[in-house]
Amino acid sequence: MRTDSSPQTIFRKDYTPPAYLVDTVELGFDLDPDRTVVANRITMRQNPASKSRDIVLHGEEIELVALRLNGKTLAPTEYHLNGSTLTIRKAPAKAVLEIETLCAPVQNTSLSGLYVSNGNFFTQCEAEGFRRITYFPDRPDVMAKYTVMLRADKAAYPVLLSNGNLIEEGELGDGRHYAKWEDPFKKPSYLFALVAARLVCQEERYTLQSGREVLLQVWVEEGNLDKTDYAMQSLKNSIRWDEERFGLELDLDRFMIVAVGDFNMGAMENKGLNIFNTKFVLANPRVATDIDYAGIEAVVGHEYFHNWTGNRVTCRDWFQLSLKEGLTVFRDQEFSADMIGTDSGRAVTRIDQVRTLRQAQFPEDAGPMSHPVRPDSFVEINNFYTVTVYEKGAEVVRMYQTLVGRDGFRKGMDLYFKRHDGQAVECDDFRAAMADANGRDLRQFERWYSQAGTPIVTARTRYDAVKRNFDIILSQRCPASAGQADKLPFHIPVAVGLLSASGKDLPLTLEGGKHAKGATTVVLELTEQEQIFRFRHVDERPTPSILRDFSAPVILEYDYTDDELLHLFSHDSDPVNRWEAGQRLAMERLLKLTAQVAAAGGSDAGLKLDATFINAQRAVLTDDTLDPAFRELALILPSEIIIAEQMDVVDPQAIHVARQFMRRTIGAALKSELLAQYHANQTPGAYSPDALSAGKRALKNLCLSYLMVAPDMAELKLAQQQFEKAGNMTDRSAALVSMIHSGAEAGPYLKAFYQDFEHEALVIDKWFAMQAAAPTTNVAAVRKLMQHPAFTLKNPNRARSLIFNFTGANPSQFHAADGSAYEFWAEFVIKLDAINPQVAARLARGMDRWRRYAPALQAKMKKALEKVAGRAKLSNDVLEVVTKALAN
Ligand code: B3K
Ligand code: ZN
Repeated sequence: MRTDSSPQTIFRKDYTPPAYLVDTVELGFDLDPDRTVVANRITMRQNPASKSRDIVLHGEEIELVALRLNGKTLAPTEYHLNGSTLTIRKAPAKAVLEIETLCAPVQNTSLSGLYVSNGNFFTQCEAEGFRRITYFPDRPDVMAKYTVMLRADKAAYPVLLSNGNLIEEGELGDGRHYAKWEDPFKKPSYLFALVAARLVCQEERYTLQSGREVLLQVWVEEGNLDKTDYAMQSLKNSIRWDEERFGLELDLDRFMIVAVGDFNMGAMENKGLNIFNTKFVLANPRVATDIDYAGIEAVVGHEYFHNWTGNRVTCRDWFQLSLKEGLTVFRDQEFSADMIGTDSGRAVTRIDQVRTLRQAQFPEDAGPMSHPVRPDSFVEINNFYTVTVYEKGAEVVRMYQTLVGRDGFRKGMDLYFKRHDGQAVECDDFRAAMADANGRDLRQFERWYSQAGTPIVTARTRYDAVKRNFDIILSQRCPASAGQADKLPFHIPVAVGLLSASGKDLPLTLEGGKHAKGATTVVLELTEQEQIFRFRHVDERPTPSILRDFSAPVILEYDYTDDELLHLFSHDSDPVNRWEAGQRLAMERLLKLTAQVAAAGGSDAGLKLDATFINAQRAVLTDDTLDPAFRELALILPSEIIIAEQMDVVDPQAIHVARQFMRRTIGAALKSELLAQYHANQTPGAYSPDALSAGKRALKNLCLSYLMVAPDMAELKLAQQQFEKAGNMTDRSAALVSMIHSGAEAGPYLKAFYQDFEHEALVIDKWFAMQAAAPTTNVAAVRKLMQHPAFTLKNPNRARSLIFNFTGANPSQFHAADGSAYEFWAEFVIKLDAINPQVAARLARGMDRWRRYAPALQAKMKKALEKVAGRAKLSNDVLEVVTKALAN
């Protein structure tokens, strides 16, 4: 909690190297939920790169019991304790510090540092949680070797784990036991972890490509061993993939994944001891959906890949967070795509990435928390684990690969590790490795790291039938963002293809271009404010397909005609742009319909949807040559949030009415086709989460959701039967969601679902989530759900399932005209902040876009923000978010 009223802003430009480097850390834990004793012995030496001789340690929420320097106890006058900083002035060149502290893990509800979850001990140290365990120079550029001794009651905590290798274990008498762990690799403190728990594991010996054998373990609570197979399989796939794609081998003899039910985020890449939210470990067909399975594969991969990108090479300071996160997200994206293995499957993963960017990153980039991929300042670093740092950061890494090619990218990666293994470095070092390994000048590319905001690329075209030239004129601009009024041009790769009237790709000849002969997609490098690109030998006026594969995280403006979009939607060989054409067709109509609804005071009377659009939807739905997964994505209309982002003044109710009208109209017009596809895409037999089966289920369940917008008896029956007969959670939950959303009586089904899964926490999260996100659920209903005995604010997954799904995924109810949901938001930001500031700050972000709403709503949102901001006791986490939201 903040003690004074002005939280401190930390600036990237103020970086200074640490005064002391740490060689070894020996930690001793006497674990007790109420009173854990931590003994810490640090061997330090002065850093030649620093002039300071002050040892600076961080500590928070811990009690200092003893402090010795080179064997001598320091009196309180010999060090300075100021807030969370402990300074020993004018220290000797070599220093051995012995520090004893106390903490109370059971009282730690913030889930940062050492805490207790369901009676077990866990840690979470990134970004600055290690200082809640012991005094330490808790900054990522201080890398050291760790030895850890754990002591605890054996009956209560039979399993004692830490980073690296187990080197000793035994009994201590009086029911306690110990385990000693040693991590052979230097690491920053944020990668420290321990687990002391009653857990069981699935384990396996696995042979690396080099022939070396390693031990892999997935640790869970008893009763969950039937849900660890997929995580284990994903871990083995990740290990193999990193060897094959990047030549990177697991450097430890032992690699552990531990699942915990109380966790602030998805998972954590602690060296050799990854700690995971149960959501990203536990799965079997009965309890997990296809999306859960895909999430497990991606997150297991992500944390494993951090072992090289993040752990072996880490960040100099937290401003460089995207160095490890953007790169590692890119790696997990590529891993998931390669695991599907087909071009169309790869495209489906790419479309999903584009949807995430538009749904979450573009709004962030245009809102009050907007920041560059490499931020210049922060108040609370935990607020910067954002879609910008992660997902836009991954787009930036992807652009290197687009610019230098897949082989060139690999060369850049190799050079990066050659230069920086064992170091804490900056985003610029990664860029330099990519440039140097490929002989490219990537200086301008730095602006992707330093300038916030989503660039807008505008395209114009002209065709000269006599000279057979087709010109694409590209220009770029980027809106102002916090602290950055004027932007310089970005280096933007724009992948382009040209379609003939028959829908075929034309072979391209770009004037001055260096592409292969006969290429049908070329990458235009837009580096100036405006550039002309000329294609020669073009025999007919083509339809341009611009920004193929979403080659840059930009907004593309081009005046497509409906006919051109329909042409691309039927023929583009680039699946991402084929999907995109469908989204543009839908968006144009949705915006018009929304305006009509608004003008009619919220009514959908008299709205019309043209046959051309419906026929295009029908054609995609029934085109069996297309992947079911692609068809599903092509048929999902842009979300209410993405529609809102296109409007100057957002009217959430009108958007909802318009979109529902469109869904109902499509459902009615394509009823027989939807039903036919529903039946054609069943997946009988044993459940498998593979991409083809998952795609079929996704398409089938989308068909069901369309049929259920305004269901007749037969359609209701279809959903009910699917619910009752489903052999997996994907189909079961989809049927239930379709019932809840249709407004039909879903009560008995919700009850049955609850009873079946009462003891499966992750499924009960789904039960809350699907109700919270249903447009039929208002704030009063959410408050009622909070009274349910299974609801608690203390468990982040549970709090998110109900509260976040209401405030973030149910816009028409969250923006109810009376502002009651805004009051609800303020109330729970405040309540959560007292328990867990990181979770509270995420909820606080839900009001970021308040200035875009109609004045009446704006006033109520502002009032709610001011209510939170006006609280005397707020965490820095929440304070930073609401202060920035309210600032001009
Ligand atoms: N590195 C962690 C995130 C830590 C968040 C701290 N607030 C998970 C990940 O990105 O892999
Ligand atoms: Zn990560």
